[in-house]
Amino acid sequence: MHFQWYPGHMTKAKRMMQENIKLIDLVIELVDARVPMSSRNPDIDELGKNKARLILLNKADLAEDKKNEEWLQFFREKGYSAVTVNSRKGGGMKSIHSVIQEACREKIERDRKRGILNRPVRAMVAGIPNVGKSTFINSLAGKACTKTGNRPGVTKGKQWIRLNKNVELLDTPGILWPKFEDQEVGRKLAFIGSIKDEILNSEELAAQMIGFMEQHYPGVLEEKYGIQETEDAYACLSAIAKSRHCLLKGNELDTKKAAALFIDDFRDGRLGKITLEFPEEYQ
Ligand SMILES: Nc1nc2c(ncn2[C@@H]2O[C@H](COP(=O)(O)OP(=O)(O)OP(=O)(O)O)[C@@H](O)[C@H]2O)c(=O)[nH]1
Ligand SMILES: [Mg+2]
Repeated sequence: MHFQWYPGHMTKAKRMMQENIKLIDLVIELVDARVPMSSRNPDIDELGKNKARLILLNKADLAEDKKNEEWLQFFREKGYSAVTVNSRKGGGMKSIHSVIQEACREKIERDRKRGILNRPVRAMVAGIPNVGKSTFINSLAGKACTKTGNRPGVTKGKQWIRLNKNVELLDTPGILWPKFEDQEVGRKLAFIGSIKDEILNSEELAAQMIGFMEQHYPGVLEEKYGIQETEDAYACLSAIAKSRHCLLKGNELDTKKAAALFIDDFRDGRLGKITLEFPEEYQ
């Protein structure tokens, strides 16, 4: 299966971000708490290298609490400010204002010494597609100022949002990178919905996810779908199709529909809180 997806709007977006970086004090990098490393775009890391930095593990509600804590520690040990948030429900938002001020302390101090008072912090909100950048901005602003959607590629251009007299945020389109060195990374980004589903093979993706679940979260599939977990992931997928009455004409099992349903169950948290990668794999 090929995961590469780098449409023209991402090339344009990257250029726009490079052009705007000189205006920026702080890069707020959103990652998906279920895949905190695989959802980091090296281009964004490069872009932010001389800026104040903040990593937000968004969608923390969908990942395991204990793993979230381990990942926070992991990033903090590497010298980043890092916080977990749930942008959909607004969890963790209250502390964000002070975290932003803290991350920009040097800049605020520098301004003060030069006699510049009350210049707002300008922060670029960046990340791969569908991690929740626009939702985060809306949640922090307390109103819907940007368009959001449960698919990658919703935001197509830049948008400045003035939060208050202290902070201005730049919403940016999600960007991937031209080539994944590691296919495993591509697969994980496909699981979380950061790659356009149209280019994916849903049954193959579901089979891989089933394999992961059986290995790391045994018993969940049995409980959720009332099926027997077996080594053959495709047999499991057929069992899910049967238990969910996914049928084609002539009562043939519709495993494609079952695959889409299963992947959606994972993406929306209906299989429980699931983390797909662990800090010890990256030490
Ligand atoms: N469960 C959960 N869902 C979230 C969270 N944050 C965002 N979402 C959902 O994730 C989906 C994508 O959100 P967007 O804000 O459009 O993502 P984006 O990063 O702006 O995406 P692009 O503009 O396409 O790059 C939406 O369905 C949101 O409701 C979160 O913290 N938890
Ligand atoms: Mg967006």
